[in-house]
Amino acid sequence: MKHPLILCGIACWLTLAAPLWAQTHGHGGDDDWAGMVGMTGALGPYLSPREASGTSWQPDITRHDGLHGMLGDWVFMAHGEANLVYSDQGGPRGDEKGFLAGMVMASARRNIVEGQSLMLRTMLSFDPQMGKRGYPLLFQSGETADGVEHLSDYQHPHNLFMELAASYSIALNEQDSIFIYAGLPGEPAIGPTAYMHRASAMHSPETPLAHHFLDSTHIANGVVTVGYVADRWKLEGSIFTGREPNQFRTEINAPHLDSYAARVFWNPDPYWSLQVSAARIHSPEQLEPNIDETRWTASATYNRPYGADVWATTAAWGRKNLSSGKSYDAFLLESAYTFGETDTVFGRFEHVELAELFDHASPLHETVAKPFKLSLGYVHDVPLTDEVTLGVGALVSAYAYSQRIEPEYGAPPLSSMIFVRIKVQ
Ligand SMILES: [Cu+2]
Repeated sequence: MKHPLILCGIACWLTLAAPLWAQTHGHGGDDDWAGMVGMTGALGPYLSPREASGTSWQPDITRHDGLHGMLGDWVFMAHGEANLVYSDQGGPRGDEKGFLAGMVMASARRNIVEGQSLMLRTMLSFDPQMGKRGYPLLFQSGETADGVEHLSDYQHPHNLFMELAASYSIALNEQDSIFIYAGLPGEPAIGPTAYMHRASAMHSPETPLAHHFLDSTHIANGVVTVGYVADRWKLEGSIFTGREPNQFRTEINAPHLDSYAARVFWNPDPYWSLQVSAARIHSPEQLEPNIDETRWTASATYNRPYGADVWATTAAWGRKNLSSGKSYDAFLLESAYTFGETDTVFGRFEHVELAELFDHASPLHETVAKPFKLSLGYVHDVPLTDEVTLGVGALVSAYAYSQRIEPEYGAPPLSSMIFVRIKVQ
């Protein structure tokens, strides 16, 4: 693909255009809008704000902003975001780069008969135009830029097509349902809601270091999930393609449904969402094709409104057990507080165990780095119209790690990002 930026731009705007068109050409009056706010989920007979990326759940109280429109029996929703970011990562392995990140997401839903709901959803990323290395992010590791070397201290770009999926659910009674979800690509039933959709994470332009322990399977090249919703509980299982996306970020590859995942979600009250999940991932890494991974995750998300203010927090643990016998853990605690509807403070604390940072030439090749990272940031949003906001923000990150890795990373540095973002919702 010679012009991923152009393709991405066209695809992104088409996705946003569908609900906008429906908004202006449909019969989406205030009464319809009131009906949509009280709409049940695509996967079950609960209120739709519980639903997040893939088939994941978030607390029922989570605020859902987006463009909405109706056309016949179809309900369209869309939102999008573009972030212009400058990342300055400290220390000898740090780097600097300005880049554009962002995504758009759109869905179309209708009831086929009463209690049976069909949803089509697409999610597109601007990331491929960043270049194959993505952007500098100290201690990030995972995937590859060239098919030869592990990508270290950089966050890989996400694929142009992050989700092209459909789901169908059948309500069994007023609380329970069964559903099927299929995507190429799509998100299997593992981990918490993917970070770009988590209320506690979405204000930060940084990808969590724990991404490859928790939610990195969110772009699986083929997934089928079936699930059972019993009121506040959900049990689901997936078969999916284990191999992570390769360095060609505008391609969709043929599915190999060679991996399995199972997850239990529990939303005990409107504020909490808890999950545990496990996955057997066949040959996830292109560079280490003989290694399989068993992944375990557990997470708790607490979202709470205080008048017009919103506080969102997630704690998560992820473990990779590799078929080589090695095992690595990651811990994450992140929180965001939005006050006055325009200002958000956000922070994230992480501890990760990383084995891929040092190449064969390094004397530290066998060393597992175990950095701690703390990021704190702030963003101020200015509403431009009812649907569009312009935000300006910054964050700073500090680290703590063993002296053993200082020959490569130097004394713990500071890193920073500044960003300008446009949100359409
Ligand atoms: Cu990702």
